[in-house]
Amino acid sequence: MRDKLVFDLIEAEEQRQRKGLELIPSENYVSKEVLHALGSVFTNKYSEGYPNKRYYGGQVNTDKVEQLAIDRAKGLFKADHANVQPHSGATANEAVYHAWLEPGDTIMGMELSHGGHLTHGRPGTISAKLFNFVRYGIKDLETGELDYDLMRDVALKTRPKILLAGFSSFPRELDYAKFAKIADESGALLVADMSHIAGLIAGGVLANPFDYGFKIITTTTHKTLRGPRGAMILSKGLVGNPLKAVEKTVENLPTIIDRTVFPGIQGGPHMHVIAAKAVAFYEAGQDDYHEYCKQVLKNAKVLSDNLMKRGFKLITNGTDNHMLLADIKTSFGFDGSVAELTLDKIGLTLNKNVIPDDPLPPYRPSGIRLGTPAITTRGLKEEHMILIADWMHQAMKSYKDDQKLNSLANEVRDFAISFPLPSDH
Ligand code: DSN
Repeated sequence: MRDKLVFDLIEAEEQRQRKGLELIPSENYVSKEVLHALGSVFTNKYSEGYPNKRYYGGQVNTDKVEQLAIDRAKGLFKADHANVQPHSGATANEAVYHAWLEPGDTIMGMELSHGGHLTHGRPGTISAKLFNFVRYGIKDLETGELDYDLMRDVALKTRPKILLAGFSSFPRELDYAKFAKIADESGALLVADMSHIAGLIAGGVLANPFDYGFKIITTTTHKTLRGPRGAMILSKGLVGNPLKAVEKTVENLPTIIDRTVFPGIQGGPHMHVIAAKAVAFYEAGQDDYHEYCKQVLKNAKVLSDNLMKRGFKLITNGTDNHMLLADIKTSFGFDGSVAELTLDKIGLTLNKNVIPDDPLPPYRPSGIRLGTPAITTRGLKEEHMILIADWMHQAMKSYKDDQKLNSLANEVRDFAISFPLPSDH
C-alpha cells in the first residue's frame, strides 16, 4: 500500500523547487541519472570493507561500482586515492582529524565568523572537545585578503599538526601557495575542506590545492559537484591494504584514512549513494560540466555587481567563486533572518548568515548568503541575474508590504516554471 502522506510531501517539495529559485550556495539540482542511482537496489546491500576486501558476500556489483567512483574521483581531482564512503562532510572532516591527530593536538582553521565551518572547531562540537583549534582570518574586509602574516605568527607559536584551508561562507579564492609555505615552516599537514568549491575545481575553473602541496582534500559531493548528499576524502600518498595497520607517515595517509573511515568511524557504506556519486563524477568529467562551472562564476559576478548597484553591501565587495555574502543590517537596517523570510515569501530561497565579527547572534545574524550553482544548473544566464537582483532589491524595500511581496512572488513563480528541473529531462 502506498504511503500517501510521504509521497504527497515529495510531490509538494518538487513543486516548491519548481516554482522557486534556489539560491542557497551549498545546494544544487541533481540529474535524473543521479536520482535513479540513489533510488536503486544498491540500498539493499551491506558492504563493510573496501572493493575486493569485504566482510559480507554478494559484492560482485558493489565492488565494481565503488571502484568506478574511486577511479573517477581520483581522475577529477588528480588524487592518488579517494575514499568515497563518508556519509557527510562532518564525518569526512572528523575522519581526517582522527587519522592524523591525537586528542589535544592543535588544528589551525579559519575564524568561524570569517567563513570557517562548524566542523572546523565550533565550540560544542566533538572536534572542539577533542582538539585544540587556533585561528586565522580575514585581514581586509574590503578585498577578503587573509592575514597571512598573522597566520604564520600563530602557526609558528602554536605548531598546529593540521593547517586547514576551507570555508562555508567566504567568497574569495585562497592563496594556497602561502598556506603551503606556512605549513612547511611550522610542520603542519596541509588539509583543504573544499566542500563548497569542489565542483568548480573539478570543472577546472578554480585552483586545485593538490597543485600546491596539499595532502588531503575533504569535500561533500552535493554542492557544486552536483551529486548525491554525501562526502569523500581525497589524498596523496601510497595506497596500501586497508586491512593492515600501517605506520603513521604522510606517505601512508591514504591507508590511514581508509582505516579511520571504516572501521574507525563508520560501519556499512551506503552503496546506493556511492553509485550516485560515481554517476555524478562521470557527469563532472564531461565537457558541458566545464561550461556549467564557467557559467556559475559568470552568473555570480553579474549577480554581485547588480546587487551592489542596488545598495547591497557585499562582504569583500564581490566574489571570486559561486558565493556572495551580503551585510543586510548595514544595507537595509534589518537583520538577515528578516531578509531570508521576506525572500522566501517571493520564492527566492537563501540563508541568513553571520558576517565577519558579527555583533548579532547566528540565529538572527547581520547577513545573508547566496550563490549561483543551482540556478545555473536550472539554465539561468547573466541576464537573469539582473532580474534576481532587482526582485531582491524590491523585496528588501517592501519587506512589510504583503501586497507587493505577493506580486513579486507571482513574477518569480511565472519565471521559474519556464525553466524545467534537471530531473525532468
Ligand atoms: N550546511 C552547509 C553549507 O550550507 O555550507 C555546510 O555544512
